[in-house]
Amino acid sequence: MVKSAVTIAIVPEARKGPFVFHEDVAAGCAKAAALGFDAVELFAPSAEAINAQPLEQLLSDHNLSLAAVGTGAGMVIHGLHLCDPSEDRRQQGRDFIKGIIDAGAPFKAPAIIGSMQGRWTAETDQATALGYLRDSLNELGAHAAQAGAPLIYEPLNRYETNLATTMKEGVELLAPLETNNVVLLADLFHMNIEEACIAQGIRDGGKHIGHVHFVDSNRQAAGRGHMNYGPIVEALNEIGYDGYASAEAFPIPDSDEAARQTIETFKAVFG
Ligand code: LER
Ligand code: MN
Repeated sequence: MVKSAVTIAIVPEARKGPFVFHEDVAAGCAKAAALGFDAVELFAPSAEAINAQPLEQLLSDHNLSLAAVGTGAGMVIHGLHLCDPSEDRRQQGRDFIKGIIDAGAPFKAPAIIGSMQGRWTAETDQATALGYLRDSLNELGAHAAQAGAPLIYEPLNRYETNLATTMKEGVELLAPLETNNVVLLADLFHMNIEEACIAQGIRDGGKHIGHVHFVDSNRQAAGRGHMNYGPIVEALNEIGYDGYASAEAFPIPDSDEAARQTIETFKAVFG
């Protein structure tokens, strides 16, 4: 059965980002629980910032799980990414992600590599960049396995990466890896831009899909755009998906209404 989750961001630089709750993890957990969400997904500035939260207490008080932890702050705050031409900077990027993997692992929460993947450029050509990314996914996938969680790789739309923008390209990226501990994130917002058919994209990802960002066409809460969820849910059922549908959406018109609308749509389409 697909489980519901909602994002909480505590990264000041991402105050205007596509996260439902902002700034206050305790308040976000309380609201998520009151609405009946199964889990929260956390976007934090660093591993230390995750460790500093009384997460064990909050999750247990509210009977919530931690669905995943984002790593994008490495890019947003420090400009780090896994295709940097500098080996030293790539290493700093991997170290940042390892910290987040370790901070999420006690809660069985996998880390997400989204914007930290970077892109290929004139300086670092496509083959070289894909090689860098695969090297990192191998190393970080093995690290996550030791920590006891999978690692999530997220194809992004063309304005955010040029490495893998569809589920099919995501599967091709993973195919030669030595680790089998890396899964794909199907973010419906990115898929709405890049896939010819979102449901087919879900089938293309198939058994590799390990996480879903549940959002509408305009990156607002599910139910506030023109996404047709019927065929998407059908495809998720077909591939046997039983992970999280996690709301990564703008807090429009505000956090509370975005969360409420999300859970209403979640129940309507998955219930
Ligand atoms: C970025 O657009 C995104 O979708 C996030 O989940 C990854 O950092
Ligand atoms: Mn996403």
